[in-house]
Amino acid sequence: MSKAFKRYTITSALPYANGPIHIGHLAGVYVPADIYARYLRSKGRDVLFIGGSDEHGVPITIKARKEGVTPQDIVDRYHNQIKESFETFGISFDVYSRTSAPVHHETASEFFKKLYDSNKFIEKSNEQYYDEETHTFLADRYITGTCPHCGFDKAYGDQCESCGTSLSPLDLINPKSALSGNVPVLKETKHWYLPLDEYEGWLREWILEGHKDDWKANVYGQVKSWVDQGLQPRAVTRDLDWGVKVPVEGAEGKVLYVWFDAPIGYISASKEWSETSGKDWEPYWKSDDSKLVHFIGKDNIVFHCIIFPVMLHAEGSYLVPDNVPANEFLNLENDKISTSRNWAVWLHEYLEEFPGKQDVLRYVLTANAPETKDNDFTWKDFQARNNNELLAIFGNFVNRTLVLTQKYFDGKVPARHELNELDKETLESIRLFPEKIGSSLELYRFREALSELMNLARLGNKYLTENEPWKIFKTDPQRVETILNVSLQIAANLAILSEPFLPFSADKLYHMLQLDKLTWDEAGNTELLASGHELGTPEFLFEKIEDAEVEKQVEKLLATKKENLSAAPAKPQKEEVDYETFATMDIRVGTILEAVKVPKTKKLLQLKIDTGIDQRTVVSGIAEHYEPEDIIGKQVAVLVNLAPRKLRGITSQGMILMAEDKDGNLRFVSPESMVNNGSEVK
Ligand code: B3M
Ligand code: ZN
Repeated sequence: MSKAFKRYTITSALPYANGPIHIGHLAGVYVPADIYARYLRSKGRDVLFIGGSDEHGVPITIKARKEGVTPQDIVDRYHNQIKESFETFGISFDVYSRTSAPVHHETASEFFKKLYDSNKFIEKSNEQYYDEETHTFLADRYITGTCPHCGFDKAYGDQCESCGTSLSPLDLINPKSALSGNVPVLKETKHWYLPLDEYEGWLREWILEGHKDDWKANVYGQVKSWVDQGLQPRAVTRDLDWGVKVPVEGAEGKVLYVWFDAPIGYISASKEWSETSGKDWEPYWKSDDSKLVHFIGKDNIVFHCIIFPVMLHAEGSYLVPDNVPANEFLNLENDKISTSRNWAVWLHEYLEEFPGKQDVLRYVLTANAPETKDNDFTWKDFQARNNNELLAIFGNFVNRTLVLTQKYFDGKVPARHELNELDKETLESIRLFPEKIGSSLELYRFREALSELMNLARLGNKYLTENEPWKIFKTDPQRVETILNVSLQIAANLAILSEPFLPFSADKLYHMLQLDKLTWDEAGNTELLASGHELGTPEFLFEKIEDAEVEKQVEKLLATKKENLSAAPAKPQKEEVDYETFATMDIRVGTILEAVKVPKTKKLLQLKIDTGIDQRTVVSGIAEHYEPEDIIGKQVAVLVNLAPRKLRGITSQGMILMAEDKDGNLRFVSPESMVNNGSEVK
C-alpha cells in the first residue's frame, strides 16, 4: 500500500482559453483526475482538486489577432464556457481559476522575483528571430520551421508536437514567422534562462532512480530520453505584451514565458481557494505529508516532469510531484482530433445534444482511455457500451431489483433468511470489490478499476438471473425475500463504488435506495440496507441510445470532413515535366511484410517490403498515422529507384508514395484491388 498522506493536491492541466473542451481533453486529463479526486474524498482523504484556464501564450494572441479583438476578449469568452461545461459534466474542482486573474500575476511575478534574487537564472543577451513587418520578436507559436530531430516541418519555436522535443526558435530549420509568413531576421534581445542542465543530477536521482517503479512507462520513458539527450538552459521570458510582466529592471516589454507562468497557476488557484475556503493553501504545496499529483496529456510531460519541478526545487520551499500519470492521445473515428479542422466532439455540444447523459460519456471515455497508447473514440462504440454495458448490465440489474421489491414487498427491503451456497459466495464476493477497485485507482489504472466496478454489476445480474425470483414468488416467497435482500445490498454497494466514475447515476441510485451518501470504506458491507427500510420509486438509470442518434453525429463529422476537403485549397501545380523525365522514376506496387517503430522518433517506421523485385527495407515517416500492426499485408506504391539514404542509422532503399492533406494527415496511395508485387505504376 502506498504511503498514507495527510493531504492530496491534485492538479489538472490548465486548458488554453482559446477554444472549447473536447473529448480528447476529457479522456486524457479531466475524467481520470475527477475519478481520482472523488475516490479520495470518498475515502475521507483531504483533497484539493485544482483547475483553471491558461490565458496567456501565443495561441491566444494569434487567435485575437485573427478575430480583430483583444486577448482578454478571447479568454473571457472561453474561460466562462469551459468553466460552465466542466461543472455540468461533473468535474468536481475545488477551485477553477484563471491566469489572467490578479492573484496569478502577483504569485507568478513573486515566484520569478524569488528565483531572480537568489540568482537561479542565467541572464543572456542574444539574437532572436524578429519579424520586421509586425515588429514582433518571434517565440513559441509565433514561429514555425522544421524540427532538427525528426524533420517535422510544422514544429513550433518552443516544442515539436511530432516528436515532443522541447526546442528554441534558433533550433528550427527554415524558420518562418507565423504572423506574416516572412522569413525572420535576427535581432539582439535579453532574456532570463532557467539552467535545466544544472539540475540533471537531481532529476536523475529524483525521477530516474526514485520513480522508476511507480511512474507510468510512457512518462518515465519520455523523461529519460530528454535527460539522456542533455538538458539545455531554457528561456523563461519573452518579448511579448500579453502575459505576466517580468518584475525586474531592464525588462520593459517582456513577459514570463507561458510555460513558466501557467504551472504557477496551480499555486495561485490554491491561494484563491484559500480565500473562499478559509483553509491554508501552503501545507498542500509545502508539507511533505502532502501528495502532489499532476494530471496531464503526454504533450505536457516535459513541462510537468522537468521544467516546473526544477522551478519548485530551485525556489526551495515547495514539494515536487509524487506522480504524473499522463495519458496518451484519444483519436476520433480513426483520425486525430483537431481544433483547427473542427474534428472533435465538443463538450458543450455533447451536453446540449445528450442532456442527462454525462455519465455515458464519462463511462465510454474511461473504458476507452488512452492510458498506455493512443486510442480511438467512435460513436458506434459509444452506443454499444451504453446499450450493452451500462443499460443491459448495470441499469438492468438495478431496475429489476427495485421493481421486484416494489411489486412483491411494497418497496420495503425484505428480510434475509437461510442462505444457500450461492448466496454465501455472492455475499463474500461483495466484500472484495472496494479493495479491488480501490487498488487499481491508487495506481491510476482507471480502465481496470471501471471494469472491476462493472464486474460487481455483472455479479448482481448473474445472481438475479440464476435465482429467477419472479418464477418462485408464488411457491416460495421467503426465498425471494432473501434473493432481493442480497440483490439490494449489491445495489447499495454499487451506489458507493460507482460514484467516482458515474456521479450522476450514483446520486440517482442513492435516491432510489433512500440512502444518504456513504463512504468508500462502508462499501463491502452486506448489511447496508436493513430489512424494512423503505425504498424510493424505481427509475431508469440509463436509456437506450438509438441508431439515429449516433448516425446524426457521424453525419455531422462527415459533413465537417467534406467541408475540410473542399475548403482546402490544393497546393499550386509544380513545374511541367516531359514524359521522359517522369519515365526515369520506377514506381512499383509492393506489399508491406513487416513494420516496426524506429526507436527515439515519433514519426518513423522501418518497413520490410516485397517489391516483386526483391525484399527491401524502407524507412517511412508514417508512425503518427499508422500503427505498425495495422499495415502488415498492405499493398503500397514504392519509388524503388530512389537513391538509398540513411535515416537514424537505417539504410532506406526507396520511398512509399503517400497522399498528404492540408493538415498533414498521410494516407497510402494503393491499387484499388490486389495486383502482383512489382507491378509498374505508369
Ligand atoms: N495550457 C494545455 C496544452 O498544452 C496547457 C497546459 C498548461 S498546465 C499548467 O494544451
Ligand atoms: Zn520533432
